[in-house]
Amino acid sequence: DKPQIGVVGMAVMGKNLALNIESRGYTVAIYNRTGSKTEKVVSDHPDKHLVPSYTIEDFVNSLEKPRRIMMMVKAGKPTDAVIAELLPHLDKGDVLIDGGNTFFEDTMRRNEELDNSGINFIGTGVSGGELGALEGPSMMPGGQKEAYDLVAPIFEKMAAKAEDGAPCVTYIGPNGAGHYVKMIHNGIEYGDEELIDESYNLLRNMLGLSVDEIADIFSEWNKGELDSYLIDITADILTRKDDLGSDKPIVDLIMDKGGNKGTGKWSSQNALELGVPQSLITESVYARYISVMKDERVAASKVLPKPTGKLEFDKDEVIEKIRQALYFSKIMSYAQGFEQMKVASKHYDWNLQFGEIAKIWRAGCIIRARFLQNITDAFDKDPELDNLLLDDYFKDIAKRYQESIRDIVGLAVKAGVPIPGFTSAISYYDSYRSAVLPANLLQAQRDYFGAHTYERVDREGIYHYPWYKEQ
Ligand code: NBP
Repeated sequence: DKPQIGVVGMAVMGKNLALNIESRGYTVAIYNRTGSKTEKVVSDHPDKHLVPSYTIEDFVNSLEKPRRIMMMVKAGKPTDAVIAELLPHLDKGDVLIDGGNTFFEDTMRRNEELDNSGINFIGTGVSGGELGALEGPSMMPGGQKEAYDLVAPIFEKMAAKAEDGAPCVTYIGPNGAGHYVKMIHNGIEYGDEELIDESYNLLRNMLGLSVDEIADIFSEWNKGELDSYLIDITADILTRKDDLGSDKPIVDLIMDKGGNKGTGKWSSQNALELGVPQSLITESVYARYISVMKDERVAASKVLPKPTGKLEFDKDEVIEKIRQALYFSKIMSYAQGFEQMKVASKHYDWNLQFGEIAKIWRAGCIIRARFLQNITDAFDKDPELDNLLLDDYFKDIAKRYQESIRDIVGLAVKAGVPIPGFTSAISYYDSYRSAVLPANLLQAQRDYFGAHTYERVDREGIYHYPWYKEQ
């Protein structure tokens, strides 16, 4: 049997995806620029149905037609380089798939260029890290629908399965839609991590709890509404001790400089382009940036005064309020993420199905969580829902938890513990539910210095005020 699909790129993701596909009953062609990596995959897995090739031409020729080729190489120039190498050997109707963490505008460009040569191009988000790739990731494919139909049976088998058995993959939309949704997924992931990290910081530095106590709290939280992969691994991380010998918790030995690979920044940049409020992801990116300024922070910590006010609270009550603040903030973050996708869907003409997107995030991916079922239910009830906050379930949480986040924000500010995620969550909530914002004064200022004009609340039209005339 000729291989039904081929994978280019035998680094950790490509290798694991190839093994995943093979495990679902397919024969998989594999190729890597550096041949020794391909050899190693084959020698490490001698009994698998893998067909190695050591030239691009042999690789392409080994495949069943129409060919399905999945690239798992470094995003950016390497992806263009691999496409350029493959292209002369492909035939019209073949399907090229990019599973890398590609910027969606690159996918839009490649889709158009390849379409002109009659080659189908799918850009798919793949989330779940190494283990997800091997056991079943959440997948977000975008491109020609007919092309997706040619790979759908394989994708549905290789993807993670939600509790109800549904595969965590669905056709997202044309051209760059899949990589766009993956970008937002990663941005939301930044937000989730930031909110969890702020909660940890409050438990540690405002309440003075030990790492072991905090591990237990996260384990407990993971049994309820917050049940999710990220809370689960956080609880686990906090139980782990130094692997190099001391008996200290490993978190206390890890340098507090947050790295990033750019997907959060892309989400924020795109939100600014589209004119969508995206404060949660943006604050999460900034939180990483300020964390990297370690030397400056250490110096500033020695000269800038701390708050001096006295804090009074009941510990157990505050722990529960932090939990509520975390869940409330998470809801604001997803409300913003889905709002951004709604605006993008119109802007790029993608017709995104939000309920379907929430469904494929229920398993396999890094943001998988019980709460995604609530989002799925909200969009099932009303596919045209303007904002998640307007759904009954989320409205009710906001009603029950808003006082807690207000209390926590007040306490944290008083304690001097930074909470950019929590504060942006409550500010977003209060802005969104405000019938009147001070943008009336803003418009007056703009009109005053720049004659930018304004609308009035009591009549139609565009107005300019005679600011420089004596009254
Ligand atoms: P890397 O992102 O580290 O890429 C390494 C692969 O790219 C190797 O196969 C390498 O071949 C190939 N490559 C490079 Br670099 N330049 C090339 C070129 N000019 N021509 C041909 N091949 C080239 O691998 P990864 O961590 O497995 O990730 C693969 C993709 O999946 C990336 O886009 C990544 O962002 C995405 N992703 C990763 C994760 C994760 O958790 N790691 C999750 C989701 C998505 P060589 O062996 O010859 O150097």
